[in-house]
Amino acid sequence: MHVSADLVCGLQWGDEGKGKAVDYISKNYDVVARFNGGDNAGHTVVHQGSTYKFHVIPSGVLRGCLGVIGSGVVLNPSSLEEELRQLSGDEKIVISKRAHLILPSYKLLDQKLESLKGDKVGTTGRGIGPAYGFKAFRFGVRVGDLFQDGLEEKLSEIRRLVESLNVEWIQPDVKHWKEVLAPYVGDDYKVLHEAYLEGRRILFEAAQGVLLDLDFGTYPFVTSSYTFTNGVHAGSGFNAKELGDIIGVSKAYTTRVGNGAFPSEVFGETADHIREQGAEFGTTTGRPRRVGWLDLVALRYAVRVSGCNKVFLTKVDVLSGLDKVGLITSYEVDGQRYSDWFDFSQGALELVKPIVEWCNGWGSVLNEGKLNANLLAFMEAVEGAAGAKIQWVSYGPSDHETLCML
Ligand code: 2SA
Ligand code: MG
Repeated sequence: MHVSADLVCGLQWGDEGKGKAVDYISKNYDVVARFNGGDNAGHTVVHQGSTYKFHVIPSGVLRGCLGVIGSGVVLNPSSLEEELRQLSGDEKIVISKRAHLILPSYKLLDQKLESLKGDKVGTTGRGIGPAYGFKAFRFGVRVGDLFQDGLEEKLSEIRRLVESLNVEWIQPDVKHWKEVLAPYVGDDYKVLHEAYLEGRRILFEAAQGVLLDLDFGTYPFVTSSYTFTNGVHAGSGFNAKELGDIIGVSKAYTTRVGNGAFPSEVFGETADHIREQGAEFGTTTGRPRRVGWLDLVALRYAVRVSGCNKVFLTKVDVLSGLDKVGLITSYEVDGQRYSDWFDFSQGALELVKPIVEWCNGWGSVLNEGKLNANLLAFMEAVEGAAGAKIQWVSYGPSDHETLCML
């Protein structure tokens, strides 16, 4: 008997709390797989009293899930080694031989590309863009290449390209990388399909969010990968037809790190309050995140484009104590109102005047085990606009601070 494979993806600009959502949900799965991004993603997981920082390894491995790092991931073996050091060594991990490597010079190249841009993207500086760029140029080195003849020639080709851009070449420590990766190299496509045929339950874990998608996000202020349903097939070879639930994670407000339009952004005291209460500082770079109200126009778009059928709403506790909570219900452009079918490319988004509607705030999230009535009204407004059910509400980092709405 096959069971469908499910996906967790971010509906905003990353940092929606996917780490918590995946950790909570993945208890019901046997395999957890990544298919996009690299160590630009990051989340912290507390498991049996110990704290772990993960970038590319799915946190489900702590509970005995098989962790798969798919072909669409870009891998920095040095940062992977640090992640692996936190583990016992008994975890089951497969890394696709087709995943592209992030070479040491790519970080320098990432900086160089930023320095050439007038409007800086504000990347995480991890060499993500260059890794995907070199892959598309067909100059990439894949995990499997480390174990094949011809690696030296490939590296010299890349070295010539890197140096032609006046970026310093840093020779990777290939021998060490091979030692780190050798125990895990495999075929993501094969492992996932076999697991599926055996009736094992698979959860895909996206990094970043819909609005950071290379094509459907706020280009050019995006990351360089496919960040939702579109990335599953491309980045793991798993047949998209077999996907079941698409679980979209959204905060009860919005944050963004890096540059680019952000119609619902707020400043001043309210912004500082939310940033402090929500600890809105990047896991990967420590940067303070920009904050704003939940943008229902953007959320509706993200739900539509990803095919999301269940929403995991996070951090409702962060807004506790505010008198009024804003929701962006439409955009005004040239006197016209839009709540739908908006083009989320950067240029179009810059011209938008956001229309805010106010909800009554809530104090404590739960009163005698029941959700606060004002919070419920807020959630109904969100569901109505998004066109998807809120299945889980999270009001704190730990598992027991999660309510499943049945
Ligand atoms: P890059 O480094 O080339 O991917 O940067 C391009 C843009 O993408 C943004 N970006 C992110 N924004 C928020 N969160 C990110 N990662 C999360 C974390 C992990 C997650 O907690 O660190 O939520 O999956 C992330 N990664 C990239 C970046 O700020 C640039 O705007
Ligand atoms: Mg994060």
